[in-house]
Amino acid sequence: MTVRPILTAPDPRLQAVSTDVEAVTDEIRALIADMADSMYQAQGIGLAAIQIGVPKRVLVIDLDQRSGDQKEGQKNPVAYINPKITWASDEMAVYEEGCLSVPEIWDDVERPARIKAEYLDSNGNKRTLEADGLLATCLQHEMDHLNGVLFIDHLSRLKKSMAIKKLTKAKKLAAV
Ligand code: K1U
Ligand code: ZN
Repeated sequence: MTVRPILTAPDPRLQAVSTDVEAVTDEIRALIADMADSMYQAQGIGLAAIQIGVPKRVLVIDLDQRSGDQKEGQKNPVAYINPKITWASDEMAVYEEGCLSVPEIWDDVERPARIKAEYLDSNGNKRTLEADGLLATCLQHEMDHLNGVLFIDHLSRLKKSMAIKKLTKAKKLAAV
């Protein structure tokens, strides 16, 4: 298992639309293991495969990674393969979001408060879920990644352009 570098905006690869996984093979399970390692190393609560440069419709989430929640040695990454939202509430919820691919920027994003989704688990079994709260937000944020969408795409044009300028400047400084 390997920690892989996480792409940061404005890298054009983050705009790719990821493709469905055709079969849940050992290669996909190895990808999931690398994604989990990369997410834990970066102290995130979720990661989409495209964030490590792999345009496949795979997510991992572990909400227990929020600071203070994790007990020593307890890691429980959940993989969602080919996830699809089958229902979203009219009720909306606002959550302050961050993204490992948009470092040091946090802002409020409004999304449906509750969703139902279907996906394949890491054994290739079809599953359904109902989510609210942070899980609903995180799933929608990660599913956006699969369609090449970042949380800053949900902000006003001004806020998004300020964020892109900040990220571009940080990349230039890091390259010196
Ligand atoms: O990059 C990502 O897609 C992961 C992202 C997920 C997310 C966070 C908040 C709202 C929606 C989606 C992150 O994990 S950012 C880091 C983070 O949330 C966090 C890290 C340590 C402690 C607490 C929060
Ligand atoms: Zn993200």
